[in-house]
Amino acid sequence: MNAQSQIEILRGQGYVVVPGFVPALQVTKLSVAARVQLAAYVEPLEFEADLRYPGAPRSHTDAGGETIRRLLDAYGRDPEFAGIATSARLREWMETYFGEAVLLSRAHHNCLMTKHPLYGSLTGWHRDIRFWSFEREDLVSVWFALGAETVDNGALWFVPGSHKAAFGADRFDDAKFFRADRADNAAMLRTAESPRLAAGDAVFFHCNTLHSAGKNLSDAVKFSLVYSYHGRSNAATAGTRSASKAEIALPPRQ
Ligand SMILES: O=C(O)CCC(=O)C(=O)O
Repeated sequence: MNAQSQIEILRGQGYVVVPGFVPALQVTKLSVAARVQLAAYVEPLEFEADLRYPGAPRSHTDAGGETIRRLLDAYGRDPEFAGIATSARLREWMETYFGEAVLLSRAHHNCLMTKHPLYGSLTGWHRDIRFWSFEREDLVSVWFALGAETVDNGALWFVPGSHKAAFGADRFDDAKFFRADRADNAAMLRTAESPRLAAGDAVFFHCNTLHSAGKNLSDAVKFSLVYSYHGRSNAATAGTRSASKAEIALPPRQ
């Protein structure tokens, strides 16, 4: 399936899985870099205790509180991570989607996401746009699986078509999570799907697509790389977190 067909699926259902997007050798290099980065414990890091998600340790001193959840600024950490974020294939994909030159945000996602056994907590239903601020709600993230991702090790779940829904503020809680306790929301959530991913697969998803992820019930750490992009004409709002870091312009197609 070509990029145009993949983009049509993204536009229709709010996400699309592209099997084998990352070549095997590159996956190996990224996996090695990911393990080196995790072992090196280099800031900026986000810990399970920082999240306040259901089931996460409540403080840094609680058991598992200093389990790493995100190694932030993936782009700046390792040339392999920068390379995949700005690769020609990814740039072309994003340019085809946005129809213009594309910027990589360093303020949103831009992380190596780890989910650990035992303390890797679940993420409730949400739209990524909840804490982002741009002229238009039109950004796309790409999630690269560096190993298998299944329901058992905390894979993503998506609600097909949810990126097109207009929800009132009452459908979300104070932390802007989609309220699973409401009957109307619960009916939507019953349609959710969790695509199985293999190492090297990519999932592209819209910033308004409802998604969540489970706990890691396996005995191995799950590693994923996540980046977010927007078209040049869709500027981050000055003074917000979205505008807090210089973005990376992906060189336009020659
Ligand atoms: O791996 C997870 O728990 C999901 C993370 C997520 O949905 C997010 O960071 O927006």
